[in-house]
Amino acid sequence: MKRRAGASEKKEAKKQKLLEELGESWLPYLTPRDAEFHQLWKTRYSKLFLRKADKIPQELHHIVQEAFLTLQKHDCFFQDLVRIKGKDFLTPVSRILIGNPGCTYKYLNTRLFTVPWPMEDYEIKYCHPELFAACKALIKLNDYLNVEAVQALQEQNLSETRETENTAVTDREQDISTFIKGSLLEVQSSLYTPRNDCTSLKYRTSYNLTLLNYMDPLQMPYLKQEPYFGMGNMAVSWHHDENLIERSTVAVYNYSCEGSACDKDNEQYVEGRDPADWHVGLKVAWDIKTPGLAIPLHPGDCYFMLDDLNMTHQHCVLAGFEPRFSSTHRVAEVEFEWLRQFWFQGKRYRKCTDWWFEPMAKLEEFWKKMEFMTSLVLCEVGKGERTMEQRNEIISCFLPLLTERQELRKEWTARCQCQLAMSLPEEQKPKCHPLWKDDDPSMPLPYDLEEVIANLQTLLE
Ligand code: DGR
Ligand code: NI
Repeated sequence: MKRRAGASEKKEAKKQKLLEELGESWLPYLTPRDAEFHQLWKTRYSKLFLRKADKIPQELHHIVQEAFLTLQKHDCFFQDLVRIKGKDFLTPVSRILIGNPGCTYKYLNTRLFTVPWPMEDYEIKYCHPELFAACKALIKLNDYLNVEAVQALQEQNLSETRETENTAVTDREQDISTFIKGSLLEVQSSLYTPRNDCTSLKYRTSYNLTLLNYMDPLQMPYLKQEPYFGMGNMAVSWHHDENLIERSTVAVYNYSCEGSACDKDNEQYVEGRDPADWHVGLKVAWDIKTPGLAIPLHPGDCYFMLDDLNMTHQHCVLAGFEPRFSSTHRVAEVEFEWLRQFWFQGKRYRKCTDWWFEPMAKLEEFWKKMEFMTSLVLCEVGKGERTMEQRNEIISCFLPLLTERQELRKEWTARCQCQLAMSLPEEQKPKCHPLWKDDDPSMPLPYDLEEVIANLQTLLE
């Protein structure tokens, strides 16, 4: 934990230094208006794959775009109260997570919980039949993007994780062995057959959820300016996507609600990207020599971040003039830290379905058991029936866990009470839960563990 914080501080300092050095000047970036655009894409950004709208079935466009509008009509999109480097921010983009029942996705210290899409063997109640239809459309899109991603990876020969340099057998070595020992061939070919484990391509494109985004730039007049290249208004700043399965593909369906084609006559004489259009911006991480790339996105266009692109490069979303939806399909990692995250998001999950309330109640039961077990351990330690050595061993194991618990409780109490949290409308107001008073007879330990921790520390001395 400590080391990570240190690393992120160093990163931040490096970023600040670069920005200072840049001063008033900007780094170069290319758009389709530049002659070298396609060359740069092919050489330095080849793992960014674009599928234009006209190559995608019209019927799919129809149901997906309808789904976006339905979800918006039912007020299912919410701005998230995220925490970046210890500070609270309300994202300009509103979001909703849809996916496999029981899946979650954590980004910027905020865990979102899926509104389940319909799947066999699950009975899911939706608050409205239109919401069922919307979720069904998104799983259809998911299936389509999965197939397209597999195909794109195969075409780029990225379907297997290549462990070049180190462990894989090189062509030359294989030639030699072909000469010498026929029997070796069998063993080696097995190295190249797809394995059905975490390195195989199926696993890295089997999206378990999609994070949907919505933003109307007119309602967000204070967008951040892109700082390195002068690309203009950003809806999402430069970042790597977090908490994804390594080398998994991210697939994005873009629906910018473009009006009628307006006057773009003078386009070829203007520098930089068209501020009216939405773009995805890309840059190579920690590299200021390679020019950036801004790829315009038109309604229905899809882009894919294949293989390790998300690790080697950063991306951002550049705002256009019109409102825009996107559906970003991912293979999310499974993690912990659910209860406080869930209640922090207020009552928003009631909007679409009641699916999460049962598992959350179950989880709270287990959590309460853990609270009781904690108090039993503390009792044991207090009894003084053990040797000093045994007691100290228990305390040394236990103290760091209690301290972490206390730190997290403090952080979540603060997040729930911050100014921005207070300013949210009632149904979105964070709920700090579980939370109880010292005199609550149903709880064995206080919420604030400061004293408990101090007591243990004195016992150790
Ligand atoms: O085209 C798009 O709408 C792209 C959206 C996008 O880049 N989302 N990224 C994230 O949601 C995100 C941000 C920070 C960490 N992990 C994921
Ligand atoms: Ni992203």
